[in-house]
Amino acid sequence: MPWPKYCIFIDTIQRLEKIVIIPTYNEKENIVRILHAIFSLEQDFHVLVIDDSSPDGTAGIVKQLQQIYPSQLFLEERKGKLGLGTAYIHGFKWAVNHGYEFIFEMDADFSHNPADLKRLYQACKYQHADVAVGSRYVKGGGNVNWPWDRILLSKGASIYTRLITWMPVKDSTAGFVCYKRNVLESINLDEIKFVGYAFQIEMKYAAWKLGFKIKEVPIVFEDRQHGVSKMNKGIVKEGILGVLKLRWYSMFKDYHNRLKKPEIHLFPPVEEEALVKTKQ
Ligand SMILES: Nc1nc2c(ncn2[C@@H]2O[C@H](COP(=O)(O)OP(=O)(O)OP(=O)(O)O)[C@@H](O)[C@H]2O)c(=O)[nH]1
Ligand SMILES: [Mg+2]
Repeated sequence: MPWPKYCIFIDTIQRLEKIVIIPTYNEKENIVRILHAIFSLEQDFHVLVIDDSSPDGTAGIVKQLQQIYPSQLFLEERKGKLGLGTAYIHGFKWAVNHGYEFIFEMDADFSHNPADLKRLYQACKYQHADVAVGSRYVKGGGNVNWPWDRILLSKGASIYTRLITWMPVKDSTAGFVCYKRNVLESINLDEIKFVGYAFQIEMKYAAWKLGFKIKEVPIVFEDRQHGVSKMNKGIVKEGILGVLKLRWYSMFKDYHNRLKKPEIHLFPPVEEEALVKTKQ
């Protein structure tokens, strides 16, 4: 039995299990610490940073760190600030194409505690969840150091989303999530259009509408201590209108078909007309 080859095969499978996607825009104060924190976890997480040409040189710092973590740290650079939603879509496609089984979303600013990655992973791996959401609004979850107006906005957005969509998720704007690979393979990612909070709601809504199981795992969310927030009024407006749009679209039959990625037929079904001709 050729053991060495066999071991390399097993090692490759293990190394392609978990990847954390971190979108960055001007995160030079956080990126080194967050990457060290993830790579020092017991579980073997890989990280993909999606940087939108941060003027503060975040991508350059990641490149230096790639020399320390050559087989765990990946970087995709995009030209210009294209928004959080498209950064994640880019990352999801990359992760699926590279064969990862558990694909995580996480902010760079330590609002999401890297130690909680393990609990999201366990919910998907051992507790039958297809999507595990790090949730502030279930028992055991919460916010720390967030100004009252941000808490109000975030809680308000979640209640508003539930009232309009009936989606049974208490923290629908949460951006700390683990998706099983088949969820991202099933969703037609090219049809996911929103960018900010609405993007987070749209992804969960799509997964729920396609029948996937969403589990909320309590987490404590902390306000960023370094760097600047990219929240703006446009993101809030998109959220308010976006939820209404989702609900409206979902009332029509073709919405479900739009959500679902079309199946690729290696051998396309033969057209009826062609069959008739063959019979003749
Ligand atoms: N690639 C990319 N990353 C972004 C963009 N906008 C925000 N980010 C990153 O997305 C993550 C979340 O952004 P934040 O500014 O923390 O937004 P937020 O968490 O909603 O707001 P705060 O609570 O104020 O921190 C951070 O890692 C940002 O660097 C963008 O346009 N492109
Ligand atoms: Mg943040």
